[in-house]
Amino acid sequence: MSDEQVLRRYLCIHYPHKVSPVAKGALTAPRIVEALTSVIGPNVKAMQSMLFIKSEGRPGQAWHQDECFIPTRDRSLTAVWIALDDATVENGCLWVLPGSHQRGVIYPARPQQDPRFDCTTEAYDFPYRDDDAVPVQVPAGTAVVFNGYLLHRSLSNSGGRGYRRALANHYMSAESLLPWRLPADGEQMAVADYRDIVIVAGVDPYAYKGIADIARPHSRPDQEGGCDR
Ligand SMILES: O=C(O)CCC(=O)C(=O)O
Repeated sequence: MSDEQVLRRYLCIHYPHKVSPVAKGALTAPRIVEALTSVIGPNVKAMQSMLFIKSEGRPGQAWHQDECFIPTRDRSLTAVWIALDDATVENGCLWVLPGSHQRGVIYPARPQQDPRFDCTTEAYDFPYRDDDAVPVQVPAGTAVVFNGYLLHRSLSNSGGRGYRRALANHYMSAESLLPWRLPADGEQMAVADYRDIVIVAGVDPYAYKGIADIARPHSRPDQEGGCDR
């Protein structure tokens, strides 16, 4: 198959920074680090990257809060979502509920089967309406930085032929432990402090623990492949 055909098969590639020097470099691009240190603090670590491909017809993600999936202990989770193509309403840009992070609440999440969305669970029972949402339409090359408590979603790419690619990287303060998951024989097992991280700014107070190599880069084939965030 051609590269085009292969790319179209996948909605998202997880942990591209573990195999791609370009993706790893994007984690620590100076302007991104500058933004991160201004919102998180001097010591910042990254734990996840995702390359969304989302070609035409591919689904988006239902309302969610990233911190629901990646629980820091100090509410410092921050996403940097970099548009690799112009992101428009038509091709499935992000939508956000402005200010929804400020309450500091993680809303409940449940499975959903809405064909507009992939298998990500949906947050519900929150005090906002879909009409309160604003689209984040940005040109390629723009980085959108947002708090892990922000309710956001994206719709499917209903544009003509083409992709809506984006690189989404996740960061947090290096001071917080990260009680996250560890794939063990297909199961998800929480560890007290997930150490498969990249220090992107400042110092790592837990450097004495060393760095682990846990995450395996993999692709997410739409709904068929189950959801792993
Ligand atoms: O890029 C998308 O379509 C969704 C990204 C997203 O919601 C996320 O990375 O948390």
